[in-house]
Amino acid sequence: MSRVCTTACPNDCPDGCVMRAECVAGEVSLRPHEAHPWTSFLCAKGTTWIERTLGDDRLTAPLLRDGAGWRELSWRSAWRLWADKAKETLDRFGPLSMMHYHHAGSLYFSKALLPSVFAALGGCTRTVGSLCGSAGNRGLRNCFGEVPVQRPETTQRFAGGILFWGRNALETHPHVVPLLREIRRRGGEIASVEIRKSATAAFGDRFWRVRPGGDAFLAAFLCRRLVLEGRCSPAWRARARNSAAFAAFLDSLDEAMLLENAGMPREEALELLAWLCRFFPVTHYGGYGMQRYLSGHLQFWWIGALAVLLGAFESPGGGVVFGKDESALFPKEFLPLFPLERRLPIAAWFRELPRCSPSVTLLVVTCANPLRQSPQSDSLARALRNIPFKVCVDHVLTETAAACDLVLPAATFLEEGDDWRGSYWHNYLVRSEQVFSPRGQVLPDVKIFSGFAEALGLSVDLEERKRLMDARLLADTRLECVGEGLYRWDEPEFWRLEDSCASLPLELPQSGDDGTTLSREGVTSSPMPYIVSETEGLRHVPLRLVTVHVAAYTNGQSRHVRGLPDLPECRMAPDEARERGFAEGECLLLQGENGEGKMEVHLVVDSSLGRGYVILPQGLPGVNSLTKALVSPGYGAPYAESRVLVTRSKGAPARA
Ligand SMILES: Nc1nc2c(c(=O)[nH]1)N[C@H]1C(S)=C(S)[C@@H](COP(=O)(O)OP(=O)(O)OC[C@H]3O[C@@H](n4cnc5c(=O)[nH]c(N)nc54)[C@H](O)[C@@H]3O)O[C@H]1N2
Ligand SMILES: Nc1nc2c(c(=O)[nH]1)N[C@H]1C(S)=C(S)[C@@H](COP(=O)(O)OP(=O)(O)OC[C@H]3O[C@@H](n4cnc5c(=O)[nH]c(N)nc54)[C@H](O)[C@@H]3O)O[C@H]1N2
Ligand SMILES: [Mo]
Repeated sequence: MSRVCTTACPNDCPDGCVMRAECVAGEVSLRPHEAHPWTSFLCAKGTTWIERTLGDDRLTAPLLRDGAGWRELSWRSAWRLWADKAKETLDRFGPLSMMHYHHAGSLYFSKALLPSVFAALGGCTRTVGSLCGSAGNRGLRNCFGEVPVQRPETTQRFAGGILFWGRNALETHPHVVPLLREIRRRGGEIASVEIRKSATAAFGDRFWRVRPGGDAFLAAFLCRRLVLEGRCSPAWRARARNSAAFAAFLDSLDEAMLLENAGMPREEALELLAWLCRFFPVTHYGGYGMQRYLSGHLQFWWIGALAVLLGAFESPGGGVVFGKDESALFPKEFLPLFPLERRLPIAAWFRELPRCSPSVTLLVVTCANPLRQSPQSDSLARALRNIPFKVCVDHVLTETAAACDLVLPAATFLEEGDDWRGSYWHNYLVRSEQVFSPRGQVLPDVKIFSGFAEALGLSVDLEERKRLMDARLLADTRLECVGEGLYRWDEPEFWRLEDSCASLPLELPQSGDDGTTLSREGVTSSPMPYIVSETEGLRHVPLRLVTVHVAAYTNGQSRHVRGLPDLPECRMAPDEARERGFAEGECLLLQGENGEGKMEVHLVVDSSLGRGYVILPQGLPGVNSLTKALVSPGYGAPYAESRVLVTRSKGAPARA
């Protein structure tokens, strides 16, 4: 007997792959959903969820820290203990002494119901911002009042070219590749503005190298030339609220200064300008890497301005694409309302803890592994030790789970079902079905939180809320069923709406602020990217550390990936390596400039890089011991403001 059901990869990835699970004689396999036009193949990160669900490393029972080890306990005892700790915390210090930390482990809608239990308890402390795209989103909101949407159908049909501003789509968004080929087939071109020749830059027809954090300056140069040469779209002034002030600001800028900060020779920048005009309309595809700077919001604000001057409002396919709200159709009435709430910036919340009153005495972590993925992870680990009771809900014993007191085993999406997810790229939603019966004692997150509520004597039934949410979505007339469990919606496109307009930037990244103070919402001044002068090619001069996402795994979920190199590869420009006396394949030691963190790496000399920075894959153990916990406007995480000292490692041998 075989059974086929619909499901979707839960990963935080724009592609949001829609899958069909076929169960034949107890064996399950995953394949792409036949009715979904954008995800017609699956990558290993989706299909390994079978292996991950069945893996030996799965947590299958609640665990309580017992000295140096762990002791299994029943759900009833686990919920009792958790509830007792919560009661004690509430009675002594009030709701704000409970903290819920949630991040990007699963994009399924039901996860948004979890904080309802804290809301029913009077509130809690939560994080604000994300480790992901909140700086870029801030820049886009400054520019457009919202994060603008351009559907992939529009890009495919109308774009004459695609410019990736540091988006490494070939590794991090592979399902866009057929669309790129389609644009090429129509005579269009694909290009990248990058700090290195990424897989995407190598795939493209053109590649222009920019200095890390230099995109805002480059975009400003291009805007200035467009206005001076009278090559702007005729309607841009009608769409920009502050066109006169913007034109005056451009007029005041020094082109040599802009190009120096962009790190691009004038001829190359003019070549890019000519390319933009030739392949009009060009879709500006922004990346996450280029907004991981203290000036990350300005990077996007200026790219937005460039798109407006080039005619994004008049010509379909000329807009800016970044992410978009994958939960736009989540029924808002199910969002919890917090009577009391304290929000700490996600990138540096641990630094705020000593100043917090009331202090945090109970921490609950869901869908996240901050001890691997958050910046300055050694300091974070120390701060966690000072929180008296910590609960982590996950599938496996991650670094974060191992640092907690109570670890609760969560079902994977394959064991859960009747849930929904959207995508931050395409306009389809999926209603998932259960594929496996849950392993051991694992429970879906909603059930785990309902049990906690019940032990507290609260009547917050999240499973019931999830059923109501499901019914509401099934009845949503905006959703058109286009295949089993697959729904399409006519998502409005910002660029086509009559009243859409823009506020163009009147500032550039500035020098001065070292970013160690927390920036507040609305603060827009930010430092200029640090520039290493050509004469400082010495070993005690730290290098900027830029960490990048890779094809093999999503975020910190790399433990099940086979064939990763024994030491991570660290890329450096040839001049930098030569002047420092390092050779290809050599084992180097990276040390965090702030005195924290150490990591051994193998050197790869990469002639596509510029001076002053090194590139390391993100998501491996130890990488974030090297990064600095800073907060960028929009409550983003400017990982790329971190610097490392690089020396020859005395330990490991060079690679053969
Ligand atoms: N396979 C895979 N797919 C993923 C993920 C994953 O880990 N693995 N993660 C998912 C998630 S959560 C996210 S947020 C996205 C990330 O998706 P991407 O934005 O594609 O990934 P990043 O590696 O953060 O950044 C992309 C590129 O930005 C470049 N870059 C860095 N600084 C600058 C700069 O100042 N200017 C310019 N022009 N370029 C710069 C880097 O060299 C890098 O190649 O991918 C999602 N998809
Ligand atoms: N240095 C550096 N650090 C980075 C980045 C970078 O570029 N450089 N990128 C940043 C970005 S873009 C992001 S989005 C963050 C990601 O940061 P996190 O969201 O903390 O990332 P993950 O490592 O994917 O951790 C998610 C955890 O959720 C668990 N999980 C998955 N599904 C479920 C579920 O249904 N229920 C429960 N309870 N758990 C589940 C997984 O097992 C995993 O342990 O990392 C950031 N960290
Ligand atoms: Mo992300």
